[in-house]
Amino acid sequence: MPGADPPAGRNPDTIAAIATPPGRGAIGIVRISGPLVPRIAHRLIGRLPEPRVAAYGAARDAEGQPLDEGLALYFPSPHSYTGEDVLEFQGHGGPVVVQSVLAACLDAGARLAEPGEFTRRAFLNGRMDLAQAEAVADLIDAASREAARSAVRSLHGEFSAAIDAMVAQLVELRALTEAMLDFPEEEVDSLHRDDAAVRLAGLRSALENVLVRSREGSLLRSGIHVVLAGRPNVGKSSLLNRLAGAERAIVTPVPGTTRDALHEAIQIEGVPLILVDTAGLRTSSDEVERIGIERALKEVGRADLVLAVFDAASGDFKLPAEPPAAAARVDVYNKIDLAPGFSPPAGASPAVAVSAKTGVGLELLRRAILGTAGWTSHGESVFLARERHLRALAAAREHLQAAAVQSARWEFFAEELRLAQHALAGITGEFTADDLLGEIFARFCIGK
Ligand SMILES: Nc1nc2c(ncn2[C@@H]2O[C@H](COP(=O)(O)OP(=O)(O)OP(=O)(O)O)[C@@H](O)[C@H]2O)c(=O)[nH]1
Ligand SMILES: [Mg+2]
Repeated sequence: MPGADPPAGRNPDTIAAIATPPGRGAIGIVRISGPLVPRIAHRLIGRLPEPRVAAYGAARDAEGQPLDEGLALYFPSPHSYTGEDVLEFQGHGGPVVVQSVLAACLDAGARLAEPGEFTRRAFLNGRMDLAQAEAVADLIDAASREAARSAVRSLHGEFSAAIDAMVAQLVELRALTEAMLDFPEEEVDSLHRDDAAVRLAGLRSALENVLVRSREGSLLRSGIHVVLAGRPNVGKSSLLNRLAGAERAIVTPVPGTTRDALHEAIQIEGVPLILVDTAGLRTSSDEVERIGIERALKEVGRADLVLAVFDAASGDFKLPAEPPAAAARVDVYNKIDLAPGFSPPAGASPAVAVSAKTGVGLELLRRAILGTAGWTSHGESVFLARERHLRALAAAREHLQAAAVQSARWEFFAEELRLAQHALAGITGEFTADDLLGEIFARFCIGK
């Protein structure tokens, strides 16, 4: 929990790392955290700067030779990113000069930080919970504006607050249940029984809400894999170009133009998509085209969403190869500029009529893509959930469902509640095994 007392003596050593990206830049930052910070500050810049006030000066090596000039910032424990004493030196961003400042810190007693170690310490010292720590990495990795916004909200604690609220309700319900366990079954009055049932129902609907918002948010993390598939010449490449807003794929009147699968990263309303153009599906004797068609079928097989493209004017509305049942699908009837008065035949999948040539229907298509892929967000913010979070939420849901069935047997009811709480608390890191922590933080960059 943020604000909790840092456990004393947990991280006795002092870590240092370059916090700016490798290569040349205007500014290079070396960051140090741990008990040796005051000593290293004296060695490096000759003094310990006043807390949180930028101090200008030279950084020197062990022999007193100047290495660089810049600003030093000192954040005394516990009011720092890690909760420990932290020093940042902001110097010139050349790889050699930043390395030499880092080397001076190591000479003075620090050791090189591992990836994510600063944030790991922030977590261990109670400066942030696990979901917030993960949001730090997600913010850095965010591939779209929408994803970045969502990560900032999680960093702020919005996701954690939703989890904590459910945990608090669970704790209350468990306390109520434990009290009932002390009585023989027949003496538990119906008032208590009803109260427990109402509370459980409330919890389950809160969990549903969080789960929906988390599933949606997870689309922001990974990007939706959208594959354009159909017969040759129906306008797949033209549609890709339209959606990408640029002439990415070659378009010609010759059927069989596209051979290789073409991947294009685009965004719709800030949601990242990987759009894949593929070779038109037909039987071909051309070896290159045949390989292209094989690739197209592979792409269709791993799509989150298949856009089945047809030529509206042709009347041939069957996809030569069926996409896997797991993939979502939108039927796209293209070239409606050539088929006046066309309306899509009724079918199982959502359908849109468009013209890649004139742009008619493109907005509807964009909306159909997001809607069918599971993006329904209307105002309510989504949670940039990780697979780990989704699994925990799903586990909690199962236990709550089991609890609902067990409402006549309090011991089982209580046990399911305990398991649900355990699953939820794992998200914010209350019960998280060390090896899982290692896995989470190892994916961070060094210096974060
Ligand atoms: N009139 C009209 N022509 C279109 C439209 N969309 C595409 N075309 C034309 O149809 C032809 C084929 O377009 P492509 O985008 O290359 O079709 P494709 O499905 O990628 O074809 P392959 O790569 O051969 O499988 C080109 O001459 C396009 O200009 C449309 O909406 N209206
Ligand atoms: Mg093409």
